[in-house]
Amino acid sequence: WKQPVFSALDLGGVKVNREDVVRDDPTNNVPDNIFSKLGVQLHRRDQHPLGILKNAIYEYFDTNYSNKYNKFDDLSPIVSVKENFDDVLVPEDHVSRSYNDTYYVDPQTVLRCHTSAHQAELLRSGYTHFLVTGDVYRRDSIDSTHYPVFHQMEGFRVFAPEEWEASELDGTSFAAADLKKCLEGLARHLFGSVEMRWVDTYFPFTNPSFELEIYFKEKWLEVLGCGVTEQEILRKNGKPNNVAWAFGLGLERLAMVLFDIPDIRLFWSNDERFTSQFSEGQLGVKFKPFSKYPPCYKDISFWINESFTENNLCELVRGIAGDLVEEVQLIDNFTNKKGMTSHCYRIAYRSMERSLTDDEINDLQWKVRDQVQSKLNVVLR
Ligand code: FA5
Ligand code: MG
Repeated sequence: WKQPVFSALDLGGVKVNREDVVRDDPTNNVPDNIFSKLGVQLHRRDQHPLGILKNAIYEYFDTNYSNKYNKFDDLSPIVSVKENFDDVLVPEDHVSRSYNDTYYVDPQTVLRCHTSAHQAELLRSGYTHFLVTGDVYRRDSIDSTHYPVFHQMEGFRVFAPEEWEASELDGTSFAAADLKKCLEGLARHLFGSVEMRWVDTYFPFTNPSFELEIYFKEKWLEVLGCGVTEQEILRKNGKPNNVAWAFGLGLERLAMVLFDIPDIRLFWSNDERFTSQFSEGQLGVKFKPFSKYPPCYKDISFWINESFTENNLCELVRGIAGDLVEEVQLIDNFTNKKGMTSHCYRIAYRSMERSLTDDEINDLQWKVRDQVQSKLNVVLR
């Protein structure tokens, strides 16, 4: 017995299979504040920094690759476990599959945690050059560059044997070189000059795999993952004799660099002082922060148990404080002689829009203390 709940929601044209969405499944771990983001589709607003960025990336691909790339930006974020994980070769025991990292609607259905969930299906449909933009969902930590709902753009390109055979290189090296050239060109198109570096990494679906980092606010910021597609994915989806590359861009991260946006929560702001600073097609603008309101720090210490995770804590805090929480940071961690482990977290509360009152913050912190005990079953110190 399943109760569909999407019927009352305005999904703004997103193609979701309403019948498949249940919220009363006992395994469902999607909280209301996440559920309410479904269908918002910030990336389809031409005046929003994410929409402006998406269009600028489209422009790069259209001009340099004569409109060859097929573009998708309204595929449903509700996908099967098979699409999100199996089809891109994520091992059975990979952490990303856990309920601690991913939002499950039911045991077979998740809120996609990356746009790579659409690779296999589009390949099978015969697409060889495509861009997929969409909202993605992850249980994650809380700070200025992490948010549980963010946006990615997937790029995918298939090469025919003639293309690398004409070069001196083998298929994999050819694709890797083309990929880096393409993404470096994109970075120049967006930023002009910017300090960046390639880092070797691992993804189950590509080999070799790379990340691109950009120097932003005195730190290296990871903006994308990419690599040469595993042959098995091509083989299983009708392209056994080809090679391909793929990338997944973090759109918020790129937009933060591009528009000088200091905090990822701002993307969700309806404050006119934010929204009015951006307009369609305008890439050059730098965000002028409205006066910065003071942060307030509150510490909380407790003895953890085996089931404690930082993602659970972050979700609990986000559930109470919403976008008033700026950062949750582990500041102390020790184990006593009896083997009990204590964590102390510092929670930074700050509104992007106004000054918070002491009463308001104390009220939030009391709720956090209360729920940390009752829901996470830890012992406050
Ligand atoms: C992936 O999601 C891969 N699917 C990318 C990929 C595609 C690799 C195709 C190879 C081939 P990763 O988990 O690193 O990789 O996320 C990609 C980007 O999303 C990151 O580089 C970062 O820019 C952004 N990102 C990740 N987590 C968050 C978050 N919580 N908030 C905001 N942006 C995030
Ligand atoms: Mg990464």
